[in-house]
Amino acid sequence: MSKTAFITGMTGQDGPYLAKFLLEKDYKVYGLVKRYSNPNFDNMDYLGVTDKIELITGDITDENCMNHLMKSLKPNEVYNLAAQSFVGASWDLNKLTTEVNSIGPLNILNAIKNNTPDTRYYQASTSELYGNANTEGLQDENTPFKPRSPYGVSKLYAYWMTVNFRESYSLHASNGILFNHESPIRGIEFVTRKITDGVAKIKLGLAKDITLGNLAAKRDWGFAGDYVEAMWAMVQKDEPSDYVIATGKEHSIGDVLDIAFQHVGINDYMSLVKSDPRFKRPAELHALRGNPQKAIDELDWNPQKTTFEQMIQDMVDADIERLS
Ligand code: NAP
Ligand code: G4F
Repeated sequence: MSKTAFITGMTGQDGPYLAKFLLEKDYKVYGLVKRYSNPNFDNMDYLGVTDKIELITGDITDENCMNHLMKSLKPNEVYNLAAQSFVGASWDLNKLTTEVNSIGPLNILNAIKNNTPDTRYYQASTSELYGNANTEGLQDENTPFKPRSPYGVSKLYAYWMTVNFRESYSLHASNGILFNHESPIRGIEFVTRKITDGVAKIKLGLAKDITLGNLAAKRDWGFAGDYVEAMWAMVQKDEPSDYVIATGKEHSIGDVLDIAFQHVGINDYMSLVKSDPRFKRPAELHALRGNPQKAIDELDWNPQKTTFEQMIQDMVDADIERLS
């Protein structure tokens, strides 16, 4: 009999990639979407999964809803990807960010514990937990957490609650500490997609320039399609645990700009990029680079499947196609 998975965050970036991966493994997939007067299924459509999953309207901040869904669906696996995931908005939306990113996972963990304690749980944790800890070296599972954004603080609570439910109630609950991962369906406000969309618009004559914030930031950027494989792999382990998922390579915003502009044949682009304090954050996280060795050893996961350069080029191509 095929396994069942319940994914929250279906309209986002990772939800559709994970759904596609699980469908290929013959899972029955239930996907949670929030209630909207005008729903947007573009990301699911892009990956061709909309009609292959059972969509359920709900909200992870609603405790009753999570209880009811666990009781009725009894999924083998739950992947909690839902979040207010934009770091930049988390200062102005600090209460909402906490309700969704901290209380949401707590509702799901309680619903599993009370209704289906054998259900396995994946929590979408993040490299934002590290803040600026060990920015000279590589962050791994033992690096101390020092979050610098309301987003990071809200995710810290969910991280430790996941560990706590594992230790207190023996739930199979794991944290994936994922570093930045991108794709052609990355949200338009995140910096890589903002750049690829902006470059596509400039190339097509639809915009004159791109306005960014802190141009000095560096990140460890991987491909979302590769990262969902690690989510699944940790849920399959006999013992739950926490894993860093990263490429181990750091890139600058300048690298993203170089690849994206050169891909459309624009080599001299400096005058096309502006910086505006509106896009800067009250506290910045300067650099991130993760050590995926535990995932390589224990999950047999390959961090180098898709290269950074290929990913940015694919994102530019997808944006040009969309805008054309
Ligand atoms: P995303 O594109 O922002 O998607 C977030 C999803 O959560 C959206 O479908 C959103 O629905 C949904 N959502 C928001 N509030 C909700 C609520 N109260 N109830 C139910 N659904 C809700 O994020 P992503 O890039 O796919 O990331 C997936 C997860 O991984 C997130 O938890 C994120 O924090 C975490 N993460 C991401 C990265 C990364 O680089 N992408 C790295 C580390 C960790 P609407 O669109 O309808 O609001
Ligand atoms: O693309 P970003 O907004 O991603 P950020 O803040 O690193 O967060 C993403 O990755 C986290 C994992 O570490 C996830 F947990 C989180 O949910 C999200 O997916 O910004 C990347 C960097 C930052 O330093 C930011 O200040 O780019 C800098 N940046 C410079 N100009 C900009 C801009 N970021 C955005 N979004 N827009 C700009 O114009």
